[in-house]
Amino acid sequence: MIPLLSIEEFLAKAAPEKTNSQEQQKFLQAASTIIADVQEDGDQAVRFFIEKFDGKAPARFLVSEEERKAAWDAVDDEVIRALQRAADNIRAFHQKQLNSSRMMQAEGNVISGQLYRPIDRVGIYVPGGTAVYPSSVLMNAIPAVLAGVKEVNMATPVKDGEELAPILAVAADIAGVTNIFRVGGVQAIAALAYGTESIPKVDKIVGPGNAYVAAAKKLVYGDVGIDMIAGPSEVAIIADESASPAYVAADLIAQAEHDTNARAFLITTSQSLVEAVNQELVKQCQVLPRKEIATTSLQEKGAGVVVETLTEAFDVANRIAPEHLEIQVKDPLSYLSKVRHAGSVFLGHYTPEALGDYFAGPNHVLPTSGTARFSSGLSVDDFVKKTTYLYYTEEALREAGDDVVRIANQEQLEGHGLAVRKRLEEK
Ligand code: HSO
Ligand code: ZN
Repeated sequence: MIPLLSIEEFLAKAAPEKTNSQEQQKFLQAASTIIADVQEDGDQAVRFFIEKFDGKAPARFLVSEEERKAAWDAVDDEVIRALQRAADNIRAFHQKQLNSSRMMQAEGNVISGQLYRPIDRVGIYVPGGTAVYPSSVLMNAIPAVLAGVKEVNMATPVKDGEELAPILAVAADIAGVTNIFRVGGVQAIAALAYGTESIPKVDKIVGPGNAYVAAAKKLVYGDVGIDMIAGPSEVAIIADESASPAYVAADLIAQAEHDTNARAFLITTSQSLVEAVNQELVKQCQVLPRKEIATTSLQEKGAGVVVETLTEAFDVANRIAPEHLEIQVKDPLSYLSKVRHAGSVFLGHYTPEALGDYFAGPNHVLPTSGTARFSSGLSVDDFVKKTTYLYYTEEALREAGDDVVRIANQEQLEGHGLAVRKRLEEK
């Protein structure tokens, strides 16, 4: 089911599509027209594009308090408790990421430091489409709330008009979301970035979405902050002969069922494992509701490769810099030091990615398409800014003054030098 490739072929297939490709240009162009219209016509344009792409537009974008309350009765109690336990784990993990303002230097006549301040307003985008993702509500909103963001505005598409999936409203309450707006797609990103009559402008937009949403985020970046440009989700599984073919196959499928562009990779030292995994893939896909999507994704976007050693396996994985890296080998913890580029790592035979997607604590909004080479998954840091500060006494300025003037002279910025000399000359 997943094609077995040579290392060269494997690396070529796992290489991400460039964001300036022809395909991407198409998304960028479509998104920029919609953004311009929303900037110009506000709610009216948002409504127009919802009707054009998603069917009927909702009467009101904002989900009312009553609707949010009623949603709790529509969701099974056990499911609510599962979401609450997941939220507790996610909160506990992200709590440890919190930093506070600190003084770096407080000796002699100089004080310097760093203030940590939350962003005022953020927008979280929660995708709709073929599935609803309450887990994405938790993953996006919890770090924002922990960081101290006062207003967390969530945007999510609804099917044909009115109803928001009750589970999304419940997840939003559990996570501490301030407002929920029934709007998705590029028009949602534009509304959050620039504001409309009924949707407030935010300072930063986070959360995953499809290719159009990703293009829209790229275009509004600069006017607002964004977390990252998310591409199709991906997993790379490193497995040795100790791995269970059934577990490996199940995790490849869990990735592949997301959508037909999702990418699932197997890197193994065991030729016989590949065969056994392929048999399992066929067997497990048969009973899967999203069989079509998973099969297409595995066959078209998936790939397997057999390598000589686990060291080589990690070299290959580091070159892909996968969003998720599973390490299904003997003594998995001893290999953590070999990981150089990955969004999130899942160690051992009993840590499926699904555990992290939903429940365990680490964030599931992660860098895709090789961007783990230079960026990280969502964390509380995405919702705080660091403002540095500085205090010098007259004596301290006297000591530093000549050096500052020397550098100012080199830059031929006389006024900069003067700002120092003025303070020192008449005494
Ligand atoms: N695997 C996705 C997250 C997710 N999975 C949400 C299920 N629901 C990206 O990390
Ligand atoms: Zn997932």
